[in-house]
Amino acid sequence: MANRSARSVARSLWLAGFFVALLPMAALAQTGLDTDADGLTDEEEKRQYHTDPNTADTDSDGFNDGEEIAGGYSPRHGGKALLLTVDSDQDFLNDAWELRLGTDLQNPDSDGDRFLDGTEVAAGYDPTVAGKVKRDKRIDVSLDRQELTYAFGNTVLETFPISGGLPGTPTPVGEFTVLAKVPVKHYGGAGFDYPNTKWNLQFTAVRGLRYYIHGAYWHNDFGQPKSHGCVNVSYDRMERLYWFSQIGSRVTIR
Ligand SMILES: [Ca+2]
Ligand SMILES: [Ca+2]
Ligand SMILES: [Ca+2]
Ligand SMILES: [Ca+2]
Repeated sequence: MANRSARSVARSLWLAGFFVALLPMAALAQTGLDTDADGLTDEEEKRQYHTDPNTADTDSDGFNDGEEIAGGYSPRHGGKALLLTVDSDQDFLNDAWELRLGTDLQNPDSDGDRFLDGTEVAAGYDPTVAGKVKRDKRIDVSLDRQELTYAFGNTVLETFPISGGLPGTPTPVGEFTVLAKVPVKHYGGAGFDYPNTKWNLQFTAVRGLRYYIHGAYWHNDFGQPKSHGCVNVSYDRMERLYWFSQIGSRVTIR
């Protein structure tokens, strides 16, 4: 009798343990749920993207939410609005960067420290930690790949093709910092004349010649060498990089 009741207690305990073990699995299945089958889980839709977890195409533009996110489009703004060009909460930080940095698309002050997310990034502070926690800004140019990457702390914000110097007018290689931000410049020399060139970041000077990363409106051959030594960037991308960069931001050219 005693033996039997001990066995039944042991069995009840085993069963209880079994159900306790099942609980986290059930919770996991719940968070992995994609009710509208658009490729984003209900949790992601509610917490990150602020899309409708019960409607596959939140903005009714014919593309489902998951497709739009994968392609870099906003699932909330219709048409071909890019995440990089919309700012849902008007805090000066675009939706693409908010998703990368882990801030809230619809909360202009994600860490509640009374400074807007975008203002914090512009000034070099982490928008996810209340108070004045600094993050590095790094710009990395690969002349081999004719490509530029820039990052805030450990988060890469963008990577895109550039045009560096032609063989006769090479881009200086090394570790630099942003020395000056010049909104508009006039570039000219033998056989070229480019007035009103926007968004210029000076990173060095060699024998009296200043070198910049800057917007270029006179060609669209990004991905191949083309310049007199500067780093050419397309206008749309340069506007964001210029906004992001500060005097002292690190620039590495390889
Ligand atoms: Ca979904
Ligand atoms: Ca859509
Ligand atoms: Ca924003
Ligand atoms: Ca803040």
